[in-house]
Amino acid sequence: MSVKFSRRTFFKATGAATAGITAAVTLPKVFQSWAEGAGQQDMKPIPTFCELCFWNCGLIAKVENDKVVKIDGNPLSLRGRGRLCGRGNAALGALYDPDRLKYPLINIGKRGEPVWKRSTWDEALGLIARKMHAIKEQYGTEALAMMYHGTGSSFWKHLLHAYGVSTFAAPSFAQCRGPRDIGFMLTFGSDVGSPEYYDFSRSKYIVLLGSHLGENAHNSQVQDVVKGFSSGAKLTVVDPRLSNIASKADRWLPIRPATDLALLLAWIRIVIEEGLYDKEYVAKYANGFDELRAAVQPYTPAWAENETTIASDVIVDVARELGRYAPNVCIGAGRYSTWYGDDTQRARAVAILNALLGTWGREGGYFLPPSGKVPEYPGLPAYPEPGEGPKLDAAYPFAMLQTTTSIRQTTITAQPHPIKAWFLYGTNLMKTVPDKQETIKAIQNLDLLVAIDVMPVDIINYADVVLPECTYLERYDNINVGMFKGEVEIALRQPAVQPFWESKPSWWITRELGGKLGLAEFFPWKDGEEYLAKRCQAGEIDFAQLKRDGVIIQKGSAPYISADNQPEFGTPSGKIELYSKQLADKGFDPLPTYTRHPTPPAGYFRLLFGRSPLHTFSRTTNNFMLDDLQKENALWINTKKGRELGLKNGEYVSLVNQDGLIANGRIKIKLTQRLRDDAVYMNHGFGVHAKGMTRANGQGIADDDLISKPAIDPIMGGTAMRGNFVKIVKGA
Ligand code: MGD
Ligand code: SF4
Repeated sequence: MSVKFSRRTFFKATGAATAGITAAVTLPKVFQSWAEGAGQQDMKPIPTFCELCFWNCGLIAKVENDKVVKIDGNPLSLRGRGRLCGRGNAALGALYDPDRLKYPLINIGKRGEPVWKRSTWDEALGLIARKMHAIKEQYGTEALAMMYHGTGSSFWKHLLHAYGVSTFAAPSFAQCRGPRDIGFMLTFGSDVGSPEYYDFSRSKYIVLLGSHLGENAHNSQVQDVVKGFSSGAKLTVVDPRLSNIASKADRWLPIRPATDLALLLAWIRIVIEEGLYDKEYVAKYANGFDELRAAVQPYTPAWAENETTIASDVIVDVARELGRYAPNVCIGAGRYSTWYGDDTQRARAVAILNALLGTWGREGGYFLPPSGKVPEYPGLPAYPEPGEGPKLDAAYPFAMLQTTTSIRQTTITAQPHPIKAWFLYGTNLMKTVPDKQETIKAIQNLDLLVAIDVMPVDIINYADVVLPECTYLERYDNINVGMFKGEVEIALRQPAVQPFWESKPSWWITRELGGKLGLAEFFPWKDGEEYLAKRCQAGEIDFAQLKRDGVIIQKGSAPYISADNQPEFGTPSGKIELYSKQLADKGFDPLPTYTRHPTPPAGYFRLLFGRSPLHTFSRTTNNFMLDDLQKENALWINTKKGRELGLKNGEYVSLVNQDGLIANGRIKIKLTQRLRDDAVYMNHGFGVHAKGMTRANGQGIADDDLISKPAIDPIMGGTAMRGNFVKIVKGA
């Protein structure tokens, strides 16, 4: 299942790639119609890809007089297919934000109460290098850690690996996708990818559990669902809130929060007991069916109705619909999945239901992902063997990545080893990892905190050194490889304009810091372009074409199971593991079992949160184009319930959680019938408290202010964030 590069392409590529380093970008035919459009003749199109969220859609920056004046979607991009979402269209708001970080800064005040001194790059990087050496000498490289989010992080990981560092964590694992990926890995031996391997455009029946497609604006995926609809696909959405996608569904199941596992187990039971599962598929590819059947016996539809509040006949009807349309069914795995602490087991239940219906490797279900990668830069020295490293996450045997919370805990306790330096690349920990006070406590134990960012967000105030990265429209970044149905996309980020002020790209910052650390041999490239050209050359990829088109699409392996295309499951047994021996061996339930979670005490509501279609976490809240469209978040509350409490639309309130935590700021009420009456809902990412963010500062409330004592998923260490209850306080 690997991507094939022909000999012919190789010869074409090697010649053209060298030429491509200096060649001017010529206009590909596919972009010409736009260039001929009114007023656009003089614009130079530079294809690159978006970083306003991690779908990374291809875009064309239109440049006039060395200024980006317009952004369009790149029709060649598989992630966007020529379209951009509202956020992607606001690229100019990110590029021209006057609040951007402009110069390297050194904090000569206290962490949390900074006094900034403008510095040169040489001084800032020199200071970092000296502190790194001192920490390494006293504690070893185990004392350095990095937390990251975003494309440019790869240069930082390269630098720190070259220095011997082994502690890396991304909130996108333990605060987001980790449980679903581990749940699917344990079952199918594969995660579900990003973009996910959903074949929505061919689905006959789609089920979404709490994933609000459209509001989370995953570009090509939304387009696929719409294509599915136009071919008659049915949709069931399980969500306590009538999300936008739920409003387009055939069935909306307004489930009681925290009970999705009950619904899934009941569906599994019905599918088995009514013989609706794909018997041939299960017999051939899966093991543990008998154990599963025995384990789900208690989960009757009537029992599930009691837990979920969804009528038992509706539960049965949906299960029968699943059986009728199988295997052209896709039960989505979701994305943000750190909900209630038993999240890996919930993901396992989703995976098991898909397996019973035979959806993996089938049209309209999950396609079999192709594989493809671009070789690393040739001839680099091997990384040094990292030191022993603190045994983070030892308690969570399936934490395949280290977790942010374990780095924080180890920094506080110095057990099993001190951590004395944090490198934060593109991650605003104050908004991302719950329990801010713990983060602040950990930061006080550090000898060095370096933040590499584009904006003066909340966490910047705690940094010792701030390194201003230029935005994605001003830089080369690493190559982005995406797996699509039968195709592999190789995408290039290249600068449309030179970096503003003294901001710099990460390939440059890390190369300079590498030089100061004595690691120059790990950074032999003249610049970002040469680095990319060499990698492409090593992978027989036509760099000139990549520069011109922004993407190169390679043919991948066949997406569906057939007689000559048999699936490979990367589990220990080589089969789909309905019963997980891996879990049993580590002392966990080998089959998902239901645990009842607490319900809100009297006077409180469960706090739910989700993405706004116009913002990505806190990273876009200061963008003037998006701020114009949505300045702050609102607190959704069921109209009847709100009226009982005497609340009015647009009235500002404050919020306190079950442990007495009071959210900083105030939020306005939105009375709506689109929500159950036991929960409230808000968009995540608002409630920024950073003076430098002049538009975002103090707008709305942060859900993360109200998250305390998050449950930890014992299997992979994820921090569950939906177990909190809030009380509404009038008169804010
Ligand atoms: P972002 O908020 O996207 O990611 O949380 P984070 O990892 O913090 O970006 C944070 C920083 O990236 C911002 O400071 C922004 O200015 C900076 N940035 C933007 N572009 C660039 C760039 O090009 N270069 C650099 N160096 N910096 C850049 C996301 C995380 O949060 C995730 S993935 C999820 S799914 C979770 N969601 C979530 C939630 O919904 N609710 C709560 N309460 N917590 C959550 N935590 C998780
Ligand atoms: Fe950018 Fe929107 Fe695509 Fe995300 S979905 S990469 S914000 S255009």
